[in-house]
Amino acid sequence: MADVVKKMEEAPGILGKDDKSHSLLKKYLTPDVVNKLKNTKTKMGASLWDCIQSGVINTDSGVGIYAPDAESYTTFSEIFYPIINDYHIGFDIKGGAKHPPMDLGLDKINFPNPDPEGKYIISTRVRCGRSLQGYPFNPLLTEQQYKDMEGKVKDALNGLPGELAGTYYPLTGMSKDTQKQLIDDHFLFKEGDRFLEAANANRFWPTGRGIYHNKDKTFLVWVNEEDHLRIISMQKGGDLMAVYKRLIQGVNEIEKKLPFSRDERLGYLTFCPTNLGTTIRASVHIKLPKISKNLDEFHKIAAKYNLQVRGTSGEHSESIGGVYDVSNKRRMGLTEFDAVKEMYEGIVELIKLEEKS
Ligand code: ADP
Ligand code: DAR
Repeated sequence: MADVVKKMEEAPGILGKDDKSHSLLKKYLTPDVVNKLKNTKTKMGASLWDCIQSGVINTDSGVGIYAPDAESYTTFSEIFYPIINDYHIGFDIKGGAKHPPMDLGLDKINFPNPDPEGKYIISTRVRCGRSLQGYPFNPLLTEQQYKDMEGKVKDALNGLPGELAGTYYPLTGMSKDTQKQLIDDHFLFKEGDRFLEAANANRFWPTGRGIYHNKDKTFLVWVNEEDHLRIISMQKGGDLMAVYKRLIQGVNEIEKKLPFSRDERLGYLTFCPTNLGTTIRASVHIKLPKISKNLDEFHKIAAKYNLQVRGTSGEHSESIGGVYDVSNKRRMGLTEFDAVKEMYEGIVELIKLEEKS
């Protein structure tokens, strides 16, 4: 424990010395916070080091912190709450804010295709994260727990109705060619993410990891990548209404069979604090050649609509062929419906700007 305490005590200096580091961990991990938390552990044994090691090892992290278990968010709130406040614009957990109850807004959905001629939007995707009650997050899971969770999820996904019906494919035994094709086609998560690796989230890989999808690969579930579950709906083109309605159906069906972990104040719980609350990322792969010519300007324009611009393969990736992953940034302090609506309205505005440019 002494060497772990030493690593925690050295962390603010390591981050402070790296002028290329702009992570939220660097911004809020002060020596005072380290001294307050360095000898504390959660009931399941998580330390502050378990939370911050990824961001200290990868000083180029954007956020730099993960929660090894649900309790970490409150046990180490001195570091988590300022980061949550900073990332989730307008949500003041330090001031006592509570995330609102789930509202998927099925009866309110009215998102006409913003690009009916298919001039800009290549594909649309909406995902949410879910954690199974009774299990910690990746760094504290045992190999047997990975196997048990995979079995429970596979059984729960078996027999999904209608267009949700599909098959679960464990990563164990999947051919490298199949895995590569699924990743290249943006259906499957990447392997060996260095941020997750440094967070001890890739242990026992590929045990307990896999992907479920229907015949058309428009409804998918990731098992035990970053979160216990990522429930995903996606398709070519800009028909957000169809994509979101399919996600709602999928969440409702799976929730009948699996108990999810939800916190009174934080909403649905996830491994990374950026995904808490609604856990919704609604995104388009989009080409906007005029307004994305100057990338810094493009980020600024998108930020006005609370949109996040990323490369073609999500975070820490480059844009290929001018295709950007543009999604809602806000996930806490608003409902699931609000988060999707905010993305939709932002995309409508970006397309208007592109047409006027
Ligand atoms: P995270 O939020 O943990 O970064 P995401 O939920 O964004 O992960 O999933 C990232 C993966 O989903 C990447 O492979 C990315 O290419 C793919 N993806 C995201 N949005 C779309 C989209 N609109 N169309 C196709 N693939 C997408
Ligand atoms: N890569 C880590 C996490 C950022 C948020 N994205 C997630 N959780 N997939 C970072 O701090 O950059």
